[in-house]
Amino acid sequence: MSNSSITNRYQLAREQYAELGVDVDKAIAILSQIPVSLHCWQGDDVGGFERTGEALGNGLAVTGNYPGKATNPEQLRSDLDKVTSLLPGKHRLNLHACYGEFGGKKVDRDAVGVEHFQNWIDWAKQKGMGLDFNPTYFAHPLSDDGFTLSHKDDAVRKFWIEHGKRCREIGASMGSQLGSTTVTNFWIPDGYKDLPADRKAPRERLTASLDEIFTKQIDPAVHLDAVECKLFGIGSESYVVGSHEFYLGYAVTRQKVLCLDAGHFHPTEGIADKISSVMQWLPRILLHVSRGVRWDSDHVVILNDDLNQIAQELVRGEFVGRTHIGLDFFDASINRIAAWVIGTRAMIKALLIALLEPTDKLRQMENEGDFTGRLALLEELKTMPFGAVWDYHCEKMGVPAGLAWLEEVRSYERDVISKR
Ligand code: RNT
Ligand code: ZN
Repeated sequence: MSNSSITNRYQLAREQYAELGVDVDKAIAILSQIPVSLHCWQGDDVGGFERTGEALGNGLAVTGNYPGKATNPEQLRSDLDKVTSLLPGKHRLNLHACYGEFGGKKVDRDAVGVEHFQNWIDWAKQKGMGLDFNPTYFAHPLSDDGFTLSHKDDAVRKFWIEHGKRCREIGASMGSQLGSTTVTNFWIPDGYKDLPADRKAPRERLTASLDEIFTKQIDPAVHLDAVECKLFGIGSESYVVGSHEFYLGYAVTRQKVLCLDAGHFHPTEGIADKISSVMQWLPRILLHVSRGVRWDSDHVVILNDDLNQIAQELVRGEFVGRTHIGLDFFDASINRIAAWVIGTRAMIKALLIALLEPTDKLRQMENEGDFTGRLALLEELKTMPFGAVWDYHCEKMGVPAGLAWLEEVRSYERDVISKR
């Protein structure tokens, strides 16, 4: 599409939105300031660089064997450079502890330090990119029996507590070196496949372990702790220690960031409706935007109703400034760079669509009891020309509009990925 036709389509769209009282330029200005935290693990099927030969396990499963995944930090950074060059706006990178650079040495999880992440920090600094972080409580001999921070064995618990403490230090150093708050998110797999006789004791142990990990106060401008709840996993179908109620209570009493993963609830339960509820009690939330198909399958995020509703809630409730938007999906059956680009662009598009909503008008109808008008307008909005606004935004931000990004991914595949 030519530049002039993108601009013409945009001008027409702008008028159409103006008739509804929507200021398109303002929406774009807000959108360009919202960062999305890209999850490093889409690039290599949650592999990391520890080289222990340990299988993923702990309920995490990646299917597909598309050729050319990144197998070292340089390749992963090169892939991420490609991805970010195809996204409008400034975004962040979310690293897992197993993605440290250990120089061929065996560095166990209770020995990780910021030195193992300094290359990532330097790279991020050079790009003006913020970093987020995660301790890795899976794919390790001491998580093989399905328990970590709630383990009945003191020594195993101690090992994982040390990992958590060190990860907070690493996160804090990332935040202060980059001058941008790092969120360190705690997800643990702990749970039972079959019916437990004791649901209480592991939860008591998890509370105590978390409290110990979080003892040290860290400046919230530099670093924030998040905790991620889950209903069930493969191999933990009957009981997950860190359930929704557990972490909601934990986050509220400790004023931690609560992480809501879109795949971590009952299959028909969305997270959009939870946002304005938990925000009554929490200062901030983290989202793991994901797409479960029949289970927590972590499919690539697409522009569907679930995603649109999440974005609507963030915008309508004015929660954007209190929400850290992270992604959590992994698909090894298609080009991994394309998967990242499709999912992240879908997230940004959903935010744009939400920002282009005439919310005041809808609310006025609602308050007047005009539910007919509310439904009619909501339906009408679905055919508004947001695509024209999106293309214009991409072009203005210097990234490909429409499907033009795909050709760039294909040529990167030819020149780089296929040679791995
Ligand atoms: C697992 C959680 C968790 C992981 C990442 C890799 O069910 O969603 O967030 O996906 O930590
Ligand atoms: Zn998650």
